[in-house]
Amino acid sequence: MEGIIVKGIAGFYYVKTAQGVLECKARGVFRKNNITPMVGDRVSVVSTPEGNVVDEIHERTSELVRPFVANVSQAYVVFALRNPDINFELLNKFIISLEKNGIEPVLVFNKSDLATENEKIQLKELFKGTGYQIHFITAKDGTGLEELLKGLKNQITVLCGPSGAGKSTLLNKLAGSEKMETGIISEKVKRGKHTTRHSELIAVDDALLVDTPGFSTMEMTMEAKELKDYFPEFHAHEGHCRFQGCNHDKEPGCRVKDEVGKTIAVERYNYYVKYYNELLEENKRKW
Ligand SMILES: Nc1nc2c(ncn2[C@@H]2O[C@H](COP(=O)(O)OP(=O)(O)OP(=O)(O)O)[C@@H](O)[C@H]2O)c(=O)[nH]1
Ligand SMILES: [Mg+2]
Ligand SMILES: [Zn+2]
Repeated sequence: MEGIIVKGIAGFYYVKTAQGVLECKARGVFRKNNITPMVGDRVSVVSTPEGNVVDEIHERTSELVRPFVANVSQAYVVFALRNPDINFELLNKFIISLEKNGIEPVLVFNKSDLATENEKIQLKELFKGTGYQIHFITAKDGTGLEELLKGLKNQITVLCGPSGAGKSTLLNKLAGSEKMETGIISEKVKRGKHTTRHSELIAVDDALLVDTPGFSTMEMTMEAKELKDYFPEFHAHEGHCRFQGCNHDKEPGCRVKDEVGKTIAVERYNYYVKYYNELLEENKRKW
């Protein structure tokens, strides 16, 4: 039987099939070959005397590690404008990680009710030249969700972002019912009480949505020279620097650097340089 993994908890996989959601174990051979079934995996299930078993995992179109989800076609990157405040390093890392995986980030800034117009204008400035869609919403009362709803059609969309940003609240609004528990932010830790613990895939009409647990750090690795590929606001200027293969750091005659403060936001460029140099150090240590 064919299906899609909607949830994985403690070695059990919940597979949505034509006959409802089946609780399955994974075949031992997956573990032996270091293959872990992921939420979003399209799988074949067979029933055995020991119960239902995920027998085959079909080829993935994408594979995200954080959050751990397969076959996602787009990501709604959800950050609250306030409470918790935006962690820009984390936001940039989320975006870079998605770019690296070939998944288009859609930027969703939630809790508009707590922010000023000026803060929204600054965020638009920050991402100028990236071409990213930017949405300002109030998930709590459903303001600003029309475009996001339209964008869901025929896609597998992952909601990712830090804890307390309002991912589960947004999912419930998009789904039109309370599919996920949401948190009351405790004043002390600014973390949702009903914080989501497992990624879960939910069908809404002809769309699939994945709610994920929030996290506050993001680790990934790559070659330093790869990083510039994940800053779309640099792309139009590539090939116009004095040196071929310019990494837009200390090289003279750099077109990207010339654009900083014009078509490229200073903060995004500064973050690029910081992370580029961290990666250089890290790459060196590996040799
Ligand atoms: N003021 C305001 N609060 C909101 C809004 N959306 C969500 N919240 C609140 O923010 C808190 C956290 O919301 P959740 O939806 O649980 O956040 P989450 O991103 O799913 O968090 P994790 O599951 O921990 O990753 C809850 O108390 C929500 O009521 C909003 O638009 N405005
Ligand atoms: Mg949640
Ligand atoms: Zn350059």
